Amino acid sequence: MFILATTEREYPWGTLRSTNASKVKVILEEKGVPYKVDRLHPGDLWKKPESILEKHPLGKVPYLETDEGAIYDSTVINEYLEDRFSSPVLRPEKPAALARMRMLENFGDEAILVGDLPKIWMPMWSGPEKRDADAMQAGRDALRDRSFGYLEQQLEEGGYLCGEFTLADAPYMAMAMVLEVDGMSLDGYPLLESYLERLRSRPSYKAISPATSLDDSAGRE
Ligand SMILES: N[C@@H](CCC(=O)N[C@@H](CS)C(=O)NCC(=O)O)C(=O)O
Repeated sequence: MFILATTEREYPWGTLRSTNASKVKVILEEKGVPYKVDRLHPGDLWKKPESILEKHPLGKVPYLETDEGAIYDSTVINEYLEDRFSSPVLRPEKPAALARMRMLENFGDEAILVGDLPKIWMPMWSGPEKRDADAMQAGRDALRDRSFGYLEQQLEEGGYLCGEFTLADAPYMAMAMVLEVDGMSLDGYPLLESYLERLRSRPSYKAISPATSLDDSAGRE
């Protein structure tokens, strides 16, 4: 049984989860791989105890404990799962299509999960009275300016980023989760809005949904 190290906590306004670990969780779910969640204390991501550094040299989540050792970095883990569990196929074969899938996945990581989304998401881990509303709005503006137009161009009606659901969609599942909590407007981006709804309607989304309790999202047999 694989063990996914992550940070997740329940708050009155929903279950909050690590975005990068959510990327991995949805791929474990999509592939039907049995796993258990190991929830680390969020403070340990800053304290970086030896027990975490042994598994991830940067002391981050996610890392996945497997029968072949610990694997870290959400993109690397998802590619490992794809290599190891071939069904369903979540990656195109042809080199150019595969490169496009990886570029879109990388854009989701760099521009969104590491780039602008934390400006909205990190404050949510504290109570509303501690949040800087202007800084959060700056995060929403940056997200819209840098990413929404580009994604709108990449999408086609009714599909996923690469036609079928692939590894490229995993970071956008995490964005769908954050924006479900935040509720920011997607006016002017109809393809993106319907794409995020499509992601939220996949069964795998339940494992990262803000509406799912910790007890109901602790892994799968
Ligand atoms: N490239 C890494 C990024 C992982 C990452 O930054 N995770 C956050 C939680 S979502 C974290 O551990 N932050 C603590 C830190 O940056 O030290 C991945 O995709 O797994």
